Amino acid sequence: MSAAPEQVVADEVAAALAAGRPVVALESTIITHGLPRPRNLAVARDLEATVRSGGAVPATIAVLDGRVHVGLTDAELARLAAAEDVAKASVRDLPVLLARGADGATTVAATAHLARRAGVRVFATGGLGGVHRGAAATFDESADLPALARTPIVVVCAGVKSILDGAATLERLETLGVPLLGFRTRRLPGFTQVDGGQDLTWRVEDAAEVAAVRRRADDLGVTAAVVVARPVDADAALDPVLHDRVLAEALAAAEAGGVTGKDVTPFLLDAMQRGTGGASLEANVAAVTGNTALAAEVAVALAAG
Ligand code: PSU
Ligand code: MN
Repeated sequence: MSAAPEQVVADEVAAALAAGRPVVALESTIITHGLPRPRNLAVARDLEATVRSGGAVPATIAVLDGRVHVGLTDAELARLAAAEDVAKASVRDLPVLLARGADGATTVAATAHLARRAGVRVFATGGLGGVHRGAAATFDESADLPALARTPIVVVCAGVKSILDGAATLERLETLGVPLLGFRTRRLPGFTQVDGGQDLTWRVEDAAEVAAVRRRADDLGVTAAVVVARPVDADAALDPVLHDRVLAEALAAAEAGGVTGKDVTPFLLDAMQRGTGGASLEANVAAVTGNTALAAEVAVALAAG
């Protein structure tokens, strides 16, 4: 184990990074705030296995006892998955958690930041955070967006979470200068939805093309993330009519309940899961799994130089 005072890098991850072999970072908020127990642990393990079968080393990232962990042991993964009250940690929460010796499950923003800091160049997640519906009044925009703007990594996602305002999020990604590539599509995917409703400027066909874009971004000093939006497979997507009905109910419940801040996204995703009888959960898992397989391909292509 390679250890700095504030960070523990798993042996396997440290060895791969030192040798320039492919590594894929995975987030931990999905484990603690996205998926129900005990499914969360099974999915976390499956995602790591997916990275391995793609020829890369998985590095699930979390804060445990006030230290950043880049790559978790199975016991650490199980501890996180079983925990009841782990903090959802975006970048701004990290210093507090470290100062207090606390645990934290990292969001897209925090995972990207910590992955890049450790030298990991590729990160797989489900749907990006972004601009919430009604943000013109609430100012609720995910810290994922500014983090993507300043973190030179590749993020493979299924587009923007469908609970959000996809059009507004697309505008913000443009303003923030974040390269955004549709993976074999010219439409912005909506997480559990194949088509979130907006057109994309750029379409790529394979992992090699993504790696080439990242390399050219580095050459040019473009320090934003390269975001790859891969649509969930059509046969695994959530039925759009069911999606729209349940989302309307979930948004109304959030409003009625006065849900704000970092609780909004977990609240809405949980309401979607319950309201769809678990169908949105299956679509979520399918999306993350497909993204993780693609991220391994991208990491392999980047490591090939
Ligand atoms: N996936 C889930 N549940 C979540 C998230 C993902 O199933 O809560 C997290 C991601 O980590 C993402 C975060 O970065 O939600 C965005 O939250 P916010 O809108 O508060 O920025
Ligand atoms: Mn928010």
